[in-house]
Amino acid sequence: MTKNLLQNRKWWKEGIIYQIYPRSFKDSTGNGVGDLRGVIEKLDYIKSLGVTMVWLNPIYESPNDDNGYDISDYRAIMKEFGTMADFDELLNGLHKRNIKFVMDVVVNHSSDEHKWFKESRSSRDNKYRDYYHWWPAEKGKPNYRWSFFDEKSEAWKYDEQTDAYYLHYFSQKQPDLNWENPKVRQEVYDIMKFWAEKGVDGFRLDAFQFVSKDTSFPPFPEGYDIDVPSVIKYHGMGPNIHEYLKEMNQEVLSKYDVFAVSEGVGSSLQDAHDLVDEDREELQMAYHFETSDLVSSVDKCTLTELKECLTKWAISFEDKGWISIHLANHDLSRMVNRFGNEKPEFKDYSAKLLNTLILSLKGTPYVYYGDELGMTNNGFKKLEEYRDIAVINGYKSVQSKGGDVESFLKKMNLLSRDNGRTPMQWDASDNSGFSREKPWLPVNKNYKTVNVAYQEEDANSVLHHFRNMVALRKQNLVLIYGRYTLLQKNHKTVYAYTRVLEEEKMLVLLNFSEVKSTFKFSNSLENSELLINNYHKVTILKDSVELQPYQAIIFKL
Ligand code: TEU
Repeated sequence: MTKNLLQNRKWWKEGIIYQIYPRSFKDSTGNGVGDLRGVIEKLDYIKSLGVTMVWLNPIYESPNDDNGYDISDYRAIMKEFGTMADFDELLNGLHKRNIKFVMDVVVNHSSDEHKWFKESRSSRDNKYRDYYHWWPAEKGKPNYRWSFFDEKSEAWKYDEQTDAYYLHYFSQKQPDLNWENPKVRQEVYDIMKFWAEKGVDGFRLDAFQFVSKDTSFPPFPEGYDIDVPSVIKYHGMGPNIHEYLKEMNQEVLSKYDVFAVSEGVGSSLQDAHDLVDEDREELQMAYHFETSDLVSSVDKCTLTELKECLTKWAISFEDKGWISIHLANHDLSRMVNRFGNEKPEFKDYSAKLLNTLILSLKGTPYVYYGDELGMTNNGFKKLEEYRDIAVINGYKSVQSKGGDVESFLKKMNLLSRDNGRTPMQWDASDNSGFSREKPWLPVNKNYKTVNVAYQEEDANSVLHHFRNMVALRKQNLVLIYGRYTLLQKNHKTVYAYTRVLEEEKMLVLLNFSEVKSTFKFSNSLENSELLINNYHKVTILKDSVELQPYQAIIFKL
């Protein structure tokens, strides 16, 4: 008996999200920094992609220690980005084009320049004291906690003013909010309602797996190690996270036609299900890092690892819960460099192949700006070239422990977040049409040919292929809700799967290799319809298909 996969249809499952890093999308003022009016100028372009939702990284008032992820006013727009009137116009412009808007909500921490923190740090009996985590120095040094962006990777910072330590899982200017305090939670719900009333359609909850904490801060047990899985296991999914999410659902999410996605989902499939399964009444969508984390060193992952990971999540979420699909975002370098092939002869084919993958899997696809063009890493080499605090302080952290800074820089050359934050490539004019002035981060040298204007004119471009894939997904519910089945899991070079919904069946074949590959098939494909192909031809033999390097095809069977 096949389950009715269509019984739980939702607009946010059927959508395609386009993620915009506002600092890098389009500068309308000529100060080298992207802004909201820049996005407004490009609304018709966004519409032309066929995407149905836009997620903007934080646009709130911020001192920009971590590019907007350190918020000093949750109800104001960052001056560099524009005004609230610009925001309203942008939201309206999107809605007029039938595009929904997803707001980034950063509430694991605020900026240290937020009014709450200024008050909180001013005295031990200030009414905002318990908005953050403080550890009085007379109790001795608190137990170790990891910090992502601290120069010594230490999350407790001593503050002389009140002779106490405060907690910051990210930079020293990003103190963690105390979610165990009901007043803090109420503040957050009020902020979310403020934006929901304005008409936003979704919330992306930043670093949310870290919000709830055991405030006795016990020592970590033996086995704790500083690597990403360990950090998540020991700092993530604190004791009350589900209670708080149920509360948020009741207070905010259930009252509007919105969805919320959790960035980070704990350490297991079960953790992720517990956040988003329908009967939990918590969140709607899980955004896990397991696939993107497959490439977290200069040794890239194997195709087998990629298949296993995507398959594991697809199967686990077949009937319950809902996941996001992404290969890139603002915390990652470009997908072509990590999962595709940046060599000139393969770059475009592999970009098309990766877009075919993202847009034919089960889960809501998240497309990162520029990936519709196949933008690639800038390949920064020297420390001075970076702007990202994760690299600048990461370098200091390695240095302070006597580590190998050269291999750190080599790793950053492939993996740093700045690689994925270079300005959008609009045309071949100076600064790629992004800005009249020198951009805050250099434009990739390949912008003369990798740009929107150039690719609009080329019928074979990555851009046109992207639009075709988007249209195909939107026209075929089977690509959204259909059952996913991996084929020939041991095939060394081809990733093949089917998507099936009632009578509809699609076959996706992706050759992840620089050489031709043969995929054997028991049925004849002669009567199948070829829907997508990133080459002009495909060689179909009696019982097999021959695929060119990085060829990506979809058949309707
Ligand atoms: O990231 C949270 C997070 O845990 C990781 O993505 C981590 O910061 C990253 O991999 C380090 O390289 C979110 C945002 O996506 C990120 O941009 C912010 O810097 C961070 O929270 C702090 O707000």
